[in-house]
Amino acid sequence: MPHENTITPGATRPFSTTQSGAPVASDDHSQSVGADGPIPLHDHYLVEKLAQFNRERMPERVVHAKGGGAFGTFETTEDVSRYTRAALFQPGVVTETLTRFSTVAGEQGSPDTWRDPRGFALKFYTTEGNYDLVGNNTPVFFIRDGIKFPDFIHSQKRLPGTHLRNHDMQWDFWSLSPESAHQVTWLMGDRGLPASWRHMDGFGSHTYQWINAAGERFWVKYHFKTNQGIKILSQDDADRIAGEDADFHIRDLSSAINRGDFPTWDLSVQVMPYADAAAYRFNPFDLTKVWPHADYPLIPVGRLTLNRNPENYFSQIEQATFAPSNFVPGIAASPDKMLLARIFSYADAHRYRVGTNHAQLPVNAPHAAPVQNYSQDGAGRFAFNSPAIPNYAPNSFGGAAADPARAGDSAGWESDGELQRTAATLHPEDDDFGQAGTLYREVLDDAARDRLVANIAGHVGNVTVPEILARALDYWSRVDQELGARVAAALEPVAPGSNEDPEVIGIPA
Ligand code: HDE
Repeated sequence: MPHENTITPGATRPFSTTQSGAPVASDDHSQSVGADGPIPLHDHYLVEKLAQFNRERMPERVVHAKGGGAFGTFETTEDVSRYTRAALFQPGVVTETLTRFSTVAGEQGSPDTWRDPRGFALKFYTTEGNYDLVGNNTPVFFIRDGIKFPDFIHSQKRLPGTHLRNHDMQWDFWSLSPESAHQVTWLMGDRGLPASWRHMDGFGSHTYQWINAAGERFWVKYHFKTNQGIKILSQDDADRIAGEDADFHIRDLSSAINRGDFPTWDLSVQVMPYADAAAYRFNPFDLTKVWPHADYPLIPVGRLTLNRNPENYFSQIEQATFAPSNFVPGIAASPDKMLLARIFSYADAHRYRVGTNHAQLPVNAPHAAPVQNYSQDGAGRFAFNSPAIPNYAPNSFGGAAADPARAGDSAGWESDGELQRTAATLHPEDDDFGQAGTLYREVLDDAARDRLVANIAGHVGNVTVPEILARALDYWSRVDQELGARVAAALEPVAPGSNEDPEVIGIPA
């Protein structure tokens, strides 16, 4: 909303102050000796304004830097208490939420309409503490082991030398990491260019664990189906909009909420009985795979509604910290190596990017649960315990004590075997290309397949290294023979690398 003129004619205008509240004499003139003389260092308001200005930026997110979001609510409309004791998923419970959408590779200021997965990060301010579900608009991911994540992101962002993005890097990494095939098929397809954040689905992607009040454990996958319908952009439209309005998706969401057109998503979960995992046909914790709905159908849970724009983007969106480690009782991790790596990484990123006490900021603090522990001090801390409470446990002065029954830390799973580094293939269908081929042959319709071929060819056509191009074509043939042949045919007239690449685009005469 543009600035509203809150000053009624004749009313007294508020007076300007320093950061410490002292009234100031001018926002137009620095102090000087005589009208044109030197400026004294002790013009501390001038110094304060310039020093504050120099410190307005904080490190952007190293991935998912460009994004936007809104507050809202989640209402549990169904009874899934047989699967989880989590308070927010009990029938009829309404929980305040914050949702942030984002692209992955683009820096702050990059276009919202670049081809990319979209972040779909949720913070539920529940009565048992904040629960963060940090997903994407695709149900799978490029890799299945977090140790490859920095390398993957390096290959998708900028060459260290030229600071330019480079198709050779992208396809070199992807074609040498066959586990990426399923997600790259999603990425090169329609879901890589959502028309808006309102018109795309969201997924938790990982397999998580739900634990019910009796302590029984289940494996679950989250699906947020948009009620606005799926809408996509063509590559041409996305490229045009990128040039016209880099903030196209931020603007769309903000305008929709301002006009009362609140977007909603219906949450369903797939539930796998705990004991099914070991004998399932593929590793159910492999993030590059989906669970066929025929095996585990969708079970409705409730509705997410976004109905309140942030008042201040920096304080409420830029400083928002979402962490897969923010579980609540009744919800826990699974043996998904990617999830386990993320459980370390996000809180570490927040301590670096926002600060030690990031969880005390209003947008990150729990809104419906107390914080009761003995952590103290650290830069930026402003909430603290009463001096009557000791700063250690155990203690005999009534300070907080851990309560295993309340925490429900029973969640876990059996595990054994030698310490090793391996890409286990312990299940009959643990492969890299099967589900990507199924997506191409059985999920996409003809028009979507045509668009996929064109998008892949348009992207692979920028590869300049023949060996990488050959490997990329082989990669697509391993997804599906027909798809591979169609991509190769679409490239036929184009010699490797002859598509204009950022490094060689000539400035029009
Ligand atoms: Fe992220 N990811 N990620 N990621 N991710 C971050 O945390 C990371 C992965 C996702 O709106 C970072 O606060 C690792 C999968 C979203 O604030 C960082 C691995 C999925 C957001 C990080 C992954 C995601 C992030 C960067 C491999 C979907 C934005 C700044 C193990 C299921 C959240 C930050 C927001 C952000 C680490 C892979 C989604 C660096 C190590 C898989 C939506 O910590």
